[in-house]
Amino acid sequence: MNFIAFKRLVLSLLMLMFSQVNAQSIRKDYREMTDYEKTELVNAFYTIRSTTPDRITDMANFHMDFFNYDNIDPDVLDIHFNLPDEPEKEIFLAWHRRFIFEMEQVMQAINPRISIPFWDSSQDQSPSAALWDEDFMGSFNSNWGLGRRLGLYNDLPSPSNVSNLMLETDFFEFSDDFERQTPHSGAHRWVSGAMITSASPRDPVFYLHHAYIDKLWHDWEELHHTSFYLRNDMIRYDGTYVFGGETLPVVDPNDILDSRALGVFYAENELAELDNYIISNTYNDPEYFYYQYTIQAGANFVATPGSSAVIESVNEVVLQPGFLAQSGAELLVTIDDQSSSTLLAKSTSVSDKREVNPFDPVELEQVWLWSEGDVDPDDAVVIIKTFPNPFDSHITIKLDKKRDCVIEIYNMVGALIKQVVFEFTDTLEVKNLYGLAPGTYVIKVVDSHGKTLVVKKVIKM
Ligand SMILES: [Cu+2]
Repeated sequence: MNFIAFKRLVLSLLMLMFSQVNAQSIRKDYREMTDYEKTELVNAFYTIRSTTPDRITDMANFHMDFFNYDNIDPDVLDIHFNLPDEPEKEIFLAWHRRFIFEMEQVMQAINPRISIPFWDSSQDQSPSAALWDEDFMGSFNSNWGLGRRLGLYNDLPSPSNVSNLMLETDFFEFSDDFERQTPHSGAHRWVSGAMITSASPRDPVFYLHHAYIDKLWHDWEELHHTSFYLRNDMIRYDGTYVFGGETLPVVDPNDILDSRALGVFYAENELAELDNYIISNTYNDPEYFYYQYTIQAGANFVATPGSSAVIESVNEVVLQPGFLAQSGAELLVTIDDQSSSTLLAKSTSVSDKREVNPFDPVELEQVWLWSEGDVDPDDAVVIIKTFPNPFDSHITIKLDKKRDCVIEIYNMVGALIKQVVFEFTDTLEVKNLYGLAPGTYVIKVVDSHGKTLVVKKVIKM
């Protein structure tokens, strides 16, 4: 056995020992949060961002660095927009599930009652919604220089966009469509600013949006039970990535097909159902399940001897058949009394430092214009700028990133006028064009495999 194989064996044995890797979290629509929860969530984002090393920046940079390599080097593992014919590289849903969980874990170390809420962008579509209030997600825009332009692209998903997605039966098609269509990409585009770039995790709303994506995957999985990954490694969670002196764990995407594997439950319409879960205190001790409406625990929800958990509601906790607290388990089931409690009130720690701490501007080559709808992934090249247009003797095309490519210029009857090859550059300049007759031409950018990436009309003066 070679060393790598041995390392993998040891790692998988370690993973087996920790196979009950659970944390806890009741995630809810942000509109179902108490004021206390909202304040604590906002404070946590500010605290994490002003802590050295800054994990929000690190996570955004990682997301940016490994965003998408399909058109550059198909052998590099990446996170996004894997080509439909290479399902072994499709990692979008599981990767983001683990990613927002990393953020939630850090938040729960600050306050165990925190969970990342979700933003249902198919229902909650107003730029003046409570989501954007100055004391919720609003202040980050100016304080962190996020450059949001709410509604710039008017393509938030409709409820039927979401329900049609839910009807798909093939996991890879579902994942691929989900990523490219409005339920995922629409919200990125609608918020705009950082959210429309590969540095989108800079915007706290990224986490609320991806909690919604994760919930929809959970809903889909409850219907179809067919998620399965061919690729079993995940960058950042491959046992090699170190943040703040700590090596992040190895995560096999097939181990987190069920959000309950991470102790994550999604509440909806004033009901949180806790089921099929064993309290293990792997991450949090005690585990905290907090929801202001009804919490219903049953069907194989088990507190084992030595485990410790708190189930806390403002209104009601219902323990149903199947709920099991074994002797030796420490379990506090409690109703938080509204009248005597601070939980519904604004947090007293609202004076936590809310530093003005703008990010450096994202360089143009890092900008990613999220593809609209279900466009062909080959369109994943972005022309940042074509100039001058109209052109005279030369034309320059600026791409989103460096690539090997060929530019072809056609006239309007489809005859190839000129062809220039470029090696690994993002600036494509075609010179000596003064001989062309004035009029409209078509510029094609073709990759080194001969695939057409972009077609664009230009005008000769
Ligand atoms: Cu992403």
